[in-house]
Amino acid sequence: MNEKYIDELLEKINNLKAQGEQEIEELRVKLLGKKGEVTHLFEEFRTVPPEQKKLFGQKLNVLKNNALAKIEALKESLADSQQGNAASGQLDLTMPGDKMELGARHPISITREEIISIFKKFGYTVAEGPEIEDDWHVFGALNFPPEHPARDMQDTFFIDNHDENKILLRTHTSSVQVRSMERMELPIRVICPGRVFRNEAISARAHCIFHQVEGLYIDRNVSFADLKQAILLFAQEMFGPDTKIRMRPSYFPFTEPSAEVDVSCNICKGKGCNICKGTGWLEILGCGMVDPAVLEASGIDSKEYSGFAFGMGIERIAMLKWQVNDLRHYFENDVRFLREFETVI
Ligand code: 2NL
Repeated sequence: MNEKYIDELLEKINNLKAQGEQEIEELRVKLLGKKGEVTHLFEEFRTVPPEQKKLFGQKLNVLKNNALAKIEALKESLADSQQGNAASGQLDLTMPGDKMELGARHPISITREEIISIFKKFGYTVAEGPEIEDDWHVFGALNFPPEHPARDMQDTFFIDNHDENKILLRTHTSSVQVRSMERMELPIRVICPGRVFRNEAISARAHCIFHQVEGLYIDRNVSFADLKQAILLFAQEMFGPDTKIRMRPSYFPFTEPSAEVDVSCNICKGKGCNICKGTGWLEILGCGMVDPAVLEASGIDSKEYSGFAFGMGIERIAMLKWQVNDLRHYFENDVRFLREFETVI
């Protein structure tokens, strides 16, 4: 009895292939029949010296079980392929399948999800709302004076401009936050991602459809320091732990005071390059303390509660993250652009 011979036979059995019923039967006889190779080994086993019986006994059992299992497997796959042929004519089920083309996630989706997941960690929940809105939720409740230019046909797409309460495409997702203030119990911590529309000529830096994420936090004793810390933590999660922020005074009708926020350019590490136009800083968002008139418009007592809000363009954040130099790439769906994000999870 030879150990190597048994091992080789085992390997041969495991690799066996057979086409038809007859071939399988021939294989069975050759291995397990009265004069088969495996049967013969079992006969030889009687002459094995007692001290080797354990080793060879085990090996022969493995061999026999494998041979039986292999014959069964061959019979089963034959039956399967016959069934397939009967059901579908001359289908060859052993043919390789069609290649599945995998797409890539769009950079706007990747960026939106990243922003949302950061604020979720801070305890914010996501709120969504309609893209077709009324004048009150887009302008009125947000302290836009009647003569504000955003209310003009030049800046906003109107669907119905005749009624008291006009119907239009939202120009920011603040409308969703107004709806949250109207409905939700205090304190409120929401993040509102969504598509917004502005009547603008399309260029490398502007588009009539784009995406925003706005955030709102309202509670007792919310201060500008809370706003600054929230924005700093967000910027460091998004752009790296060494990121610095700076705030510049600004103006929005719905916040007072208001600020624009820049992050340190992590391409040149603040030294100045063509991405940050030599300044070392990149603008990422606008923010401020919610104007008391805005709180009151949604039925929140501004003597008891205060809050902060911020808004950012997803296209802009994604441009900074991947150095996209033209906004139009996002909307053209040129696969050469989209494929660049195949490896980004
Ligand atoms: C920007 C600036 C901003 C807000 C959005 C907001 C919403 C409510 C109340 C007060 Cl309900 N404010 N949103 C505040 C400051 C800035 O966006 O540059 N966005 C792209």
